Amino acid sequence: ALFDRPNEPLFLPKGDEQFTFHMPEDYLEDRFKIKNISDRFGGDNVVDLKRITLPDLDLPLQLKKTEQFTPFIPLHRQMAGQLIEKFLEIKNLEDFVSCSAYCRQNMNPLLFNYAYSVALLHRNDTKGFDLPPLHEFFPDKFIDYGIFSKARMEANISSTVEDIQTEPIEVPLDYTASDLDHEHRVAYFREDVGINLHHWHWHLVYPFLGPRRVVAKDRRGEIFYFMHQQIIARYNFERLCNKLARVKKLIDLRSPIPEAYFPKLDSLTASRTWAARSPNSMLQDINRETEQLVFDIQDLERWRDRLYEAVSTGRVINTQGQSVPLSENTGIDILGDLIEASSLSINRNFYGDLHNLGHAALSLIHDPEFKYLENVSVVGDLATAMRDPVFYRWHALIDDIFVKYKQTLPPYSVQQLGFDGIRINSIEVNSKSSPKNQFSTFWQQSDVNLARGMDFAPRSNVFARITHLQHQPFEYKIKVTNTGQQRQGTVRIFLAPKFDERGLPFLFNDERKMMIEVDRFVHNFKQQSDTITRKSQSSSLIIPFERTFRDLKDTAAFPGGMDAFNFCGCGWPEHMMIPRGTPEGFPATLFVMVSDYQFDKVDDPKAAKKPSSAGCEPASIYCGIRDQKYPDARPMGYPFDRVGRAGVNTLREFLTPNMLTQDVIIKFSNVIVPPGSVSRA
Ligand code: CUO
Repeated sequence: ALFDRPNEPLFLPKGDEQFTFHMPEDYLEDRFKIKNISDRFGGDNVVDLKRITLPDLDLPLQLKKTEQFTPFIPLHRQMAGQLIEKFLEIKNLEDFVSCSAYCRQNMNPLLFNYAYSVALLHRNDTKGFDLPPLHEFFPDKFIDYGIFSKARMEANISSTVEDIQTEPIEVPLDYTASDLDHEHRVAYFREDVGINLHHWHWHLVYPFLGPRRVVAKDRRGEIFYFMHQQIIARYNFERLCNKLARVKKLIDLRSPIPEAYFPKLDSLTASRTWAARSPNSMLQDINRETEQLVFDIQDLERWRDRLYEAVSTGRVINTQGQSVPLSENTGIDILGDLIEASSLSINRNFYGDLHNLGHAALSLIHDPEFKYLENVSVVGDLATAMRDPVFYRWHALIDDIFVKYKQTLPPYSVQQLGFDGIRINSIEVNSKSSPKNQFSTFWQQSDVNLARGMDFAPRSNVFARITHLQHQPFEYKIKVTNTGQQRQGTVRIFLAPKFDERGLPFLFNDERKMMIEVDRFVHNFKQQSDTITRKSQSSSLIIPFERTFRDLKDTAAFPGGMDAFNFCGCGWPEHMMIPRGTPEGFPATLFVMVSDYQFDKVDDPKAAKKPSSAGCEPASIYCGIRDQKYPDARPMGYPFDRVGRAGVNTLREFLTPNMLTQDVIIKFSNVIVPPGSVSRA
């Protein structure tokens, strides 16, 4: 209930099945105090809030209710960090609820939502709680502004006129640009609701601010590198499917940026339209004293150069001036925290805050000096950043620093890659109605309920009908010979385009960067021969489709009803697991490796005890597992995170007997399938 309708006062009655809060008088603004307004609403679901001694909330209360909050701005980061800390310090649940309600009532809704979400994920007494998806209560961050007036009309009609059913409002697939803008060909990826939710949620699980125990998670610097590296690899894969070259890193911060973006989103909180960026905009020094945000492009350049220097020398300087090696084991983790920069950065003064302030500079390119009183654009907000083409150019730069570091590490030897006695003989991909070794993709529509996010509208369900990519469910069949004892191995499955933008086969060192990991699981290998079958839906990369769009109107396709599904939180959305492909069939390489589980295994006493949250298998590849160590001891991205050993120029030369590749094609049908009509069998 504290998430719902983020801009409405808490004490408004919430309709039949919702909650009304009975607020202690001091929790209310003065004009409401006099009228005792929160006593006016009765009903069965009144939450009586306790009057508690509130913690010191001065700093977070300074952000006006209508500001655009973003943790990329250091002042906002401080506010959020402090609020998270206060939320975590509160001893019991009842006091936490009361304090949260107070903040919900009196604070900037975006700041509150962010800090409250992080707190729910990290307090011991709220551990089992799965966050509801952000698009339900801030649909304005995900969906074309053009639909909201229609949505209000639908809500009004259905609540005032009997026997009229609301109709879903279609959000066209192409609404932010036309194909005259070449970059628009991959807008379906950038603007996908599930992908943006994943990114938002990932950053809630791995915040770069707040108390140490929230930030200092197992291998958090490394997972920052890996998850974003995979996003770039996936984006490049989609680009090649759409005859676009791989994204270029934004290395020159002084040249015009050709990629424009006109988001067509409104902020309901700020009652503003999100700013656009025209083609060939140029970065400028940022001087916005009201937000205490003052830095120059030169600062970014200096930090960038220092980071490149650090990775080429394999050492970083800490705050005491000592030189710390970027070792094979811990280097990537140190570097991740340094580049992002998270609060774990070992020297923020020297290496700065490159990634975060880069987001800030790009998002203020339209108003670097606050002349026009404008807020950040979409690339400055975690829930919307991935919509903008410049996000990928920026992250390609960030990724390049990591790539340069990984190039300094020794390549994996045959011994580090091999698994004695295990040989993969064949790989197949099968699905119901496609030829063997073909992935089939198409468009699908899903309905998203706007009811929880449409402040001040009548409380009836109104659905937006969005169109997104989808693939036919499939199954891998992997035949393996095991000449040793019965033993465990980790099966790692990757997919990459077969040819580059010129239509030429990739060299290994290019192709490895294009590899997207699509599944990883442990298997018990019988002696002699074994055949593994694995369904696409079981992938440890993804969260199930219906858990992204849990308010699907047509529940008939899901026996047991939608209540059977919890929202699982962090995870790549299932419907975006397989890149789009092409109508002719896009040639790709499927790679499978079985690695020796002895060296993959992670000893984590906590791992055995904790059940996963109801019905949700953790999507561990990009997200790890809540409160546990990352469940794979190998470097993230293994075996493709390092350059090939001497003599390896092609993927074929890289293979050891426990690896195999299979040519596959990804065939895209340009048809739109209506909601609920995709069989998941
Ligand atoms: Cu996820 Cu830049 O880190 O957006």
